[in-house]
Amino acid sequence: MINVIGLGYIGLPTALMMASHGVEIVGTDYNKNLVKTLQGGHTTFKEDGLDELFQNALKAGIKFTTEYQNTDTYIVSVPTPYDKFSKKVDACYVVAAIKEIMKVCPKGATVVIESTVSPGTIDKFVRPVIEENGFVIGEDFHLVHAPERIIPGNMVYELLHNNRTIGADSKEIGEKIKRYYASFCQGEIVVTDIRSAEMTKVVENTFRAVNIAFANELSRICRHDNMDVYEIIRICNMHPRVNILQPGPGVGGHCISVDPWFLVGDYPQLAKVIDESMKTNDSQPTFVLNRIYEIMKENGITDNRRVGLYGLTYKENVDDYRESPSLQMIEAQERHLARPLKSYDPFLEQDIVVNQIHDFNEFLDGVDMVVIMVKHDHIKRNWDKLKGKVILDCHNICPLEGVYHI
Ligand code: SAJ
Repeated sequence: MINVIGLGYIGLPTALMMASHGVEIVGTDYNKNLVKTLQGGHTTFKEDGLDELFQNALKAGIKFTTEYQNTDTYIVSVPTPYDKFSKKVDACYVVAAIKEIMKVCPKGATVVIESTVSPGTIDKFVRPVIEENGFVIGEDFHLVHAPERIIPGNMVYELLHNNRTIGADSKEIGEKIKRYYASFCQGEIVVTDIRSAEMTKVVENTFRAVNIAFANELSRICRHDNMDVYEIIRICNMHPRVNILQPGPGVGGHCISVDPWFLVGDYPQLAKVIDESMKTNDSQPTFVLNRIYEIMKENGITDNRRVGLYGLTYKENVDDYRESPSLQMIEAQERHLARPLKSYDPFLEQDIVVNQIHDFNEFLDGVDMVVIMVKHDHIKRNWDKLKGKVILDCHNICPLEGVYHI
């Protein structure tokens, strides 16, 4: 039996996937309401294919509880935030989970950490705690790092098909854990050491952050001299060895906007490109805000209550709004103006900001200018309704005439 600790965006789909493929799973989370919801037969967030997977896992006998289980294998999938000042990873939740596991686990248990951590975190923060508790690592307690790699919006597919990395102290333990993941994963599973596994995960997300920052910087250069950044990137990407990502209103979510900071925090003198890239991405919402003011002026819009942000989530077709560019922009704008912009998001039923409108038609009625912050499929079905509005399209998706870009 495997006890999956942390039933959030990664832990839940992983637990469901393993259970659906014949592994006995108990999922544990300290959040009583979340566990209650799962026990009541409901998932806690929206994701393609998740509900079906959930039903399969229930049929296969998955259990949910707030209690840690006595078993020989654990998968830890708890948040790893970063400290905004030091830029370093905060491993407190991982360490807390390990401490709880040690209270109940038998000798020889294996603990797989899926949460993203910066290179050296397991050596610095996890091993000492285990040793202080009288366990000998490699004999009566085994550590594995198997960083998740799935992308929100396509999690179920990617869980099945992505290649994976497993870092372990010994080949034997690495291979044992590989067999569990191989129960469902059709990709290649590489076994390496723990520090390499830690580093590869952070590097993958850093590569994407730097690439997006490059695209964002290009958009500023092109704006400065009135060139079409999308056309330029499209043509450059026709070169067989060029693959530039797309500029946007900023980088949100809990991965690409966070993980690269770990390297800046740990190697401030060495991680120069990464540092600058993160600053570029972080300043993109303010860049877009200035663009909004510019376009308002050009169109004689003087009342910012007549401007509406379409999309509050951190990216398209998900209901996750952590670190979202829209929220960053609203925060920046509130510092200057007393009247926050209107906003609307088809994926969010609950209120997360002031002036959030919950009906699309009512949102449109109240504004002269629409800023497309998120490229939800919903907007692509509604171009007709945007006719006659001033539009700032931060993703170059709107087919209407006279649309502004970043
Ligand atoms: N974005 C752009 N331009 C682009 C692509 C994305 O501005 O061309 C923005 C998005 O709008 C969003 C942010 O970047 O605000 C991040 O979105 P994303 O779709 O690039 O990535 P995440 O954060 O949802 O998921 C990433 C993935 N990592 C990589 O692709 C290397 C995923 O595979 C990881 O599992 C995940 O981080 C994670 O949990 O670490």
